[in-house]
Amino acid sequence: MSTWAPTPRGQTKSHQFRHAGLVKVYCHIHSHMSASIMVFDHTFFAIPKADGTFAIDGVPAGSYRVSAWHERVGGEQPAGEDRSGAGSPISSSSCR
Ligand SMILES: [Cu+2]
Repeated sequence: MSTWAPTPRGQTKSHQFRHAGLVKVYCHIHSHMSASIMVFDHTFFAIPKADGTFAIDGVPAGSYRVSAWHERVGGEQPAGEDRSGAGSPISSSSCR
């Protein structure tokens, strides 16, 4: 667990995470302020659009297990498997 000093309004702060995984961010003043940061050690991830669809481009040929995570639902749930050719996008229209 780390504690960071508040950043003055209008300024930003950057931080590079060293390990893949979920990082929960909380405000120790306001209980309703929180965020979730998912850190990956690869580039094959997507954030779904408002309609629940997503695409992951440039996935090398092979067999993969696709997982989904939501800050309110949590967990990893297999959402599909790609058995298509090289560079084929993985996408879903049933991520709701
Ligand atoms: Cu706050």
